Amino acid sequence: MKKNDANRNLEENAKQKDLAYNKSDGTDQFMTTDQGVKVNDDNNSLKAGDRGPSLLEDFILREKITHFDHERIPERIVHARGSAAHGYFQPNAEAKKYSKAGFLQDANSTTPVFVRFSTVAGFRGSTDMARDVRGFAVKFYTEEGNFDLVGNNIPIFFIQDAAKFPDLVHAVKPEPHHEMPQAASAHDTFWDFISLMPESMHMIMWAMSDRAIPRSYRMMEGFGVHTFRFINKKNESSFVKFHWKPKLGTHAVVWDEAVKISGNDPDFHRRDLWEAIESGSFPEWELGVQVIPEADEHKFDFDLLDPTKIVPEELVPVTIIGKMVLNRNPDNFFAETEQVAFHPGHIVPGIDFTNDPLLQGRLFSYTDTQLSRLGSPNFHEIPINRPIAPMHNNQRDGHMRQEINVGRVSYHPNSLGGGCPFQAKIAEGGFESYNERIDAKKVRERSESFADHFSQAKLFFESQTQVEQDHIINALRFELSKVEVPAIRERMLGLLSQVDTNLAKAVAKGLGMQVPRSPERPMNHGVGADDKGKQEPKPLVKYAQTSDALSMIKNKLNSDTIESRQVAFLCADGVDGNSVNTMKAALEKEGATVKIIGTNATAIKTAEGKELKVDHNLLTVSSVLFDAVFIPAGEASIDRLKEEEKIPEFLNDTYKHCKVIGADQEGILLLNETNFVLQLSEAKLEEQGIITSDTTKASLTADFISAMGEHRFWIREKPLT
Ligand code: HDD
Repeated sequence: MKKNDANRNLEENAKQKDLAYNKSDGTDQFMTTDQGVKVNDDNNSLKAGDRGPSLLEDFILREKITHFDHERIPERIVHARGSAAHGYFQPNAEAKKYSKAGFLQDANSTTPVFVRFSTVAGFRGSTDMARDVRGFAVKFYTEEGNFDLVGNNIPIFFIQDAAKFPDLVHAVKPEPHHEMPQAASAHDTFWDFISLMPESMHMIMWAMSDRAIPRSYRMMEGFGVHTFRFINKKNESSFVKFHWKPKLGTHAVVWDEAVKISGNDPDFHRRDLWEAIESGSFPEWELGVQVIPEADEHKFDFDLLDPTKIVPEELVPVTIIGKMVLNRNPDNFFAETEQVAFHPGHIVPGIDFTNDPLLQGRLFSYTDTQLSRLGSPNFHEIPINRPIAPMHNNQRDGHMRQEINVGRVSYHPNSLGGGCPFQAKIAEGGFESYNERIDAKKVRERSESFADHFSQAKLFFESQTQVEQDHIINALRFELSKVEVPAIRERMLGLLSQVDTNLAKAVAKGLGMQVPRSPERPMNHGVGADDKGKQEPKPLVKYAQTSDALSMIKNKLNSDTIESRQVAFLCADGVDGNSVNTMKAALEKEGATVKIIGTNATAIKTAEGKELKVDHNLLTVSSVLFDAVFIPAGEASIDRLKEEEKIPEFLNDTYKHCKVIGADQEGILLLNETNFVLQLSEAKLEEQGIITSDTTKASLTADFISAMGEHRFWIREKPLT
């Protein structure tokens, strides 16, 4: 088994790979069949004569082809497209106050983790940049067994009860008659379902916001979504909400960029994660918890068990209990990223479930799905899924059993095996479920405390800046314009009007429709509530304040670091080498990455006659793949770049997407090729994030870096009409 050693560094990893093929005695480098027979010719099948038919006895060919024919397994029904990495988790001194979990006790200890990020709706080969929720699943290989925190980058969910999950997924996946659209929610079946499910409105606000088009997996928050329980050493329980806070801040791209990235590099997020780790820029998150004492369960005007609700950070602050660093890429995509099996039911002593009905249903689903996806109840024996904690039980046999269990005893109690394996007492680390008192009737109902579907949707929308609200409105206009059935659009406008009338009006305007005066019932009900005649609409609770934590722009997390950000340098023959080197050195000092974009694929000549290696031919890239653009000085270079057809689009897009543009000396002349240059008065350049040698307060490099730290100059965006 490959142990996930958090501290194994990349160099050592590479060395080990070499060793596997180059044993010193030379014996292990030969190609063999699966049975270990050395292969002498892997290029020709066995034939009757060199122009004759192939022979059935060719066991080498048959084995090779048979294996190949079975190399695919069913992809995940949701979260099929993902990327993953290894790393470690380290608790801080706070953690042990809240939970007795072993991996949270010692601030000097580290626990290996494997993390898989994913989109939800698209198939395995779909684009990373779809508007979608992102999965954020973490497997902690603790000494007390595996703990999986299987969350998303959005802290709530579309539905309140797991019984609706198959409906949600059937609605959002490509439509069954023609399998379109791929990896997108902008189609009738999705919005038909949503328009009939008022409980999804809060999640819709998040999914239509820029949270659903992250700049990078490394720049996303993660959430456990459900309320879980922590149990401490005194056996006291508290409710917890899990939060992952990214060290690089929470950032997104804009929709036009997302659409263009999908064409330019559908692997944008996968590549970003892989390259960051390969270059030693290890992604890092803090793990935080909102802790709510058991006694406060009913203190809020929403239900802690309702997965469509957040606990606003202003009501219960997030306490940081540790950090996670991802420092090693997988060795093999299939063996690790594809075969990893997460499960919200994988918990360890010190952590427990609540009665959230969405969580309760998930506890069944995840093992069940692995049986058809990985093909056997022995999927826990696949190396990436194995716990590092010793594992002994009486489970036996089944497809693909790896372990050779010795002896004749596979039952409990037994005397023939000396009673092994023994049950652990609680004091010995045996798992005990929290002894929650349950005194209830068996019903198929939803609690009335789940019935307010709009207050938090409103809270989210109203907590956003104008720019962010405009993006939500535009996203809804886009999605609903793709809907073909007018009645679905109308129902959606009715629901939006319950969130915010201005929002509904603005969306309606973009659709050329009116907001319905009396939206279709039921509103603010759980699905099926009318049948039971029990749940009455609850008056909307207007939250007293907005929550800055919900806005990516206002959020304190919107870190101004430029670490690992990608800067395109537009260069051609005659570029000023000094201008390139000065800016490059300054950016690299801040941890940013510079890519020389040239007019060919190899190298260009600087004005000083030196060779400058090209990272990308201009032909193969677009500005959407970079965070900022710099135009170095050099008259000949600028003249040559002016001839390139791609330059106007490159610069216009950088401007349109509100990203920083820097130009050294005559570099500014290249902006004459753009269609935005006329809008810019020289005095306003810097305010607009266009940094030139003429406008500098400090130095070109310092000003460019500080402008990059702002990430986007939203001032360039025209307000919505
Ligand atoms: Fe789920 C995969 C997250 C509700 C059923 N889910 C899956 C993954 C993530 C989540 C991140 C991918 C894990 C990986 O990378 O392998 N799911 C969530 C969150 C939910 C949620 C945050 C709501 C809070 N899921 C949910 C429900 C059900 C499922 C209600 C079913 C009743 N989810 C599955 C699944 C998947 C899955 C079908 C597909 C592949 C897998 O489990 O291993 O069983």
